[in-house]
Amino acid sequence: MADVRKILFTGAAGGIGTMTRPLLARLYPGLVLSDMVRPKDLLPSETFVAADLTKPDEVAAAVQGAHSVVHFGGFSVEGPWDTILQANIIGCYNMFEAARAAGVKRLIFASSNHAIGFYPRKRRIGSDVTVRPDSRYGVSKAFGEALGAMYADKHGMAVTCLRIGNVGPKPLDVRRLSIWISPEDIVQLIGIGLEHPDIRYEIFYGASDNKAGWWDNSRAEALGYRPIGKSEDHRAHAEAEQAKIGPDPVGDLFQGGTFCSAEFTNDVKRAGP
Ligand code: 15L
Repeated sequence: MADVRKILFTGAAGGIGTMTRPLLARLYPGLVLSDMVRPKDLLPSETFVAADLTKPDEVAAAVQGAHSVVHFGGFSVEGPWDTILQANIIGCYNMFEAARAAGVKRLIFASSNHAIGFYPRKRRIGSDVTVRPDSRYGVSKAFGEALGAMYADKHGMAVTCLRIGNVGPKPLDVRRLSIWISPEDIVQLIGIGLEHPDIRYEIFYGASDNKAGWWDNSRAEALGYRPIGKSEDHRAHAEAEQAKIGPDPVGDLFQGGTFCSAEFTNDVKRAGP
């Protein structure tokens, strides 16, 4: 019999949502999409429910009857505090709380490399390091990871946080050679979050098989992650794009790049672990 369990995918109209929807639709027909605005080109197998994450009743209506949630909704870059507060702090809480109340079993949360952006590029880190956010946005992602841990431990929700690097067809510059992930590989990580029987609370790095990578993703690999994308295949493109960008004396030292240098008033010697 076909699996008819409802999966809700928030942020469906956003950048990652747009790149992954066609791939997810093949694996999970019947996906329920949500966002503030209806994505263009809805497939016959997809349904859409509009929801503003800051409105608990709209979030509750969207999540009603769901077995799993892929929560990619929210504000996806640095922004003013009130924007981050509404979309990524209040909105994320509303989603976890609505999911708990609706009896959701699994939640995959789109965290970000900006939760650990102040680690130096020369340091290789695992997913167990202390968060070092590089922005208000990064702080909101660390908050989402902490919420996930609380809902996993207190309520038994199987939560997977993906510390996503940068999703796209190719790495955009030299920094992205270390953090790039292909749409196919992020779909693979989402699938592990949706299906692996051992998941209680996990943090995976959202990165492809990048020779220049900074992250130890052995836990994701232990649960079956086999990335296909290799950023090295796109090195010439990334270096050509990098040549168009000037040096960033702060951002070039740290994993979070320009998110670290923006609004920076510290001495680089005192920043980062
Ligand atoms: C992110 O978290 C953002 O959502 C994305 O737009 C990129 O800025 C990415 O990080 C990055 O670090 O490249």
